[in-house]
Amino acid sequence: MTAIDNADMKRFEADGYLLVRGLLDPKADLAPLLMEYSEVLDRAAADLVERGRIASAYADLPFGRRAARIIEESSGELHKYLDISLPQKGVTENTPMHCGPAVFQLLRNARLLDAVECFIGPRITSNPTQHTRVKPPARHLEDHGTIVAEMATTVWHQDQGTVTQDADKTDMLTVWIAVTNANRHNGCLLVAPGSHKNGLALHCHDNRANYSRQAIPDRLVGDTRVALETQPGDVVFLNKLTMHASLPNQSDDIRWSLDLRYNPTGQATGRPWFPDFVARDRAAPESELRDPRAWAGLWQAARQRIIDSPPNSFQRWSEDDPGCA
Ligand SMILES: O=C(O)CCC(=O)C(=O)O
Ligand SMILES: [Fe+2]
Repeated sequence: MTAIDNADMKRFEADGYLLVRGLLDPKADLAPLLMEYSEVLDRAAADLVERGRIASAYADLPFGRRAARIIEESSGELHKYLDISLPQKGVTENTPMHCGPAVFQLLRNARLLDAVECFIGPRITSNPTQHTRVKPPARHLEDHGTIVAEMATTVWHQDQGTVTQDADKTDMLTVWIAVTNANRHNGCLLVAPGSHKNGLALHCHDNRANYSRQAIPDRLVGDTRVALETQPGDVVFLNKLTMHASLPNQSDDIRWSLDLRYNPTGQATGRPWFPDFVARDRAAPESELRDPRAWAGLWQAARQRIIDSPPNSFQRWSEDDPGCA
């Protein structure tokens, strides 16, 4: 049984997004993730203290405030320890990432995959374009004199623009999961309904970021922009061409979400240097990856491969594109 019916699919086709409230159960589906991340934060804090990047491990603070404090003081370095992926550049043997069993169980969560199956069919590959987003309070970042732009807001973009062109025909589905509440005040998701119908838009280099990222110019985003306020366990599904962004976090706590992607098995993932795996295949269940340690091993092997031969940039638009002048 899935929580998604024909009317939902029609809405998804018309709007390019679908918000499914309560698809995941915070207790059963998200609590293991919270426990795992509390250990990840302990280890990251200890490592950052040892590396002289932060003055204290702030062990007496609750998770959200502790993460926010450490993100600020480490100028965003903490993000690497939490993310389920590796950075675009500068990967070394010591580059941290997080590929723990609770994340893997969530990637393979049956309720989630039942829903994903409605969109892309029964042969489901977990696409490695996947992130943990712990958004710290934007105000504090500015107080610290550093705007870690990626974390303060997400600029308008289409996810198809973040993968290589060999995946342009891939039926990639974005699955955004609320771990904490998200609302207009703390930086919820914004979507432009129907914006998936006109192909891939121009993206321009965004100078505010302290790393390279590209944004759709505001004039190309439709006038209708919908803020998706969500509770833990709510899930947003996005077409790969739907324009979306997120607001700055103006609260005093973190705003936490995961964004995962899936595609039909056999199609290009758009990040060939990162590992994908078969999350579900009803006809060939033996092809499914079920061992969390094997999955973590795939990412460790990918890190080594990237050190030996770094991938080319997957940014499609040149910095001097005339449309961006
Ligand atoms: O949560 C955000 O700020 C952005 C998420 C996003 O871009 C995505 O899910 O593809
Ligand atoms: Fe996105």
